[in-house]
Amino acid sequence: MKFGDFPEQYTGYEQSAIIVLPVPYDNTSTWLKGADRGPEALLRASAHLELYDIETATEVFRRGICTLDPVDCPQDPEEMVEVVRKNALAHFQAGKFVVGLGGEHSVSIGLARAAAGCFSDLSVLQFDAHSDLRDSYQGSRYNHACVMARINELSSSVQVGIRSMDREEVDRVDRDRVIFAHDLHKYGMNAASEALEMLSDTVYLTIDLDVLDPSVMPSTGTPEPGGLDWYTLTGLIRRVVREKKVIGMDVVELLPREHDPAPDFLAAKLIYRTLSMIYAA
Ligand SMILES: [Mn+2]
Repeated sequence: MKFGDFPEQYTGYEQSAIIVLPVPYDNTSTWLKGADRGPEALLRASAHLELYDIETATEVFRRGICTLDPVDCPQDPEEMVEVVRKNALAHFQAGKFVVGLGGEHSVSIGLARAAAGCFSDLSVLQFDAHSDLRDSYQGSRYNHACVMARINELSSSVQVGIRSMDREEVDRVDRDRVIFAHDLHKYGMNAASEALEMLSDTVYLTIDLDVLDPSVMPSTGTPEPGGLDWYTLTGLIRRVVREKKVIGMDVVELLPREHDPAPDFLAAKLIYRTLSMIYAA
């Protein structure tokens, strides 16, 4: 299965600027299970994307978008992270823009490590309901609740949309680098300006779909009320891509629900819109 339904000539590895890497992994999630089915559902829905993007007046598929075979993930989270890192590193080194499809959020550790291995001065922009700053959770430092603790070991980060934390995480969060959901609700996108300035020039984007409100994104393992809407999320991404060089991204924690394909399509469209904005910038 491949991302989007466009002519063969735009899907080969050599000629593609963009590669899509499915990482169907779900092992450490703690509430609802099934994120390993996310990539397939997203790819299936992506066949129905319109290929013209209205806001940028572009057809980003013409840059070439190659969908790779899914990563064969070991069950152990630390081993999985290393397999993903090695896999993704080769594509960053080949000069590709990498789009990782989760899978639970821990897959992002491997993707971000690969990006940091290829780009010095990398920072990571995280969209998420959860700060994911626990040093360890349920016996693993590679649990999905520890993603940003691991990523902060190799690069700086900015966190957007946060609205759920444990007491332990309060001491670990850098308040200059976090944009809470309640502040976005109260002050609009202006609430984001100062924190986004903390990003370095080269940015990796990790989008946990639970950053969105469950009213538009119910298909996720840990739904949290009070999330962002479509235009707030894409507006923040647009602001970043105008000023920074985004070199890769992932969209994680899609937990497809039978009989409700709309969120799967949202996830696919979020990727296509983001790519459209990046390549139009
Ligand atoms: Mn989350």
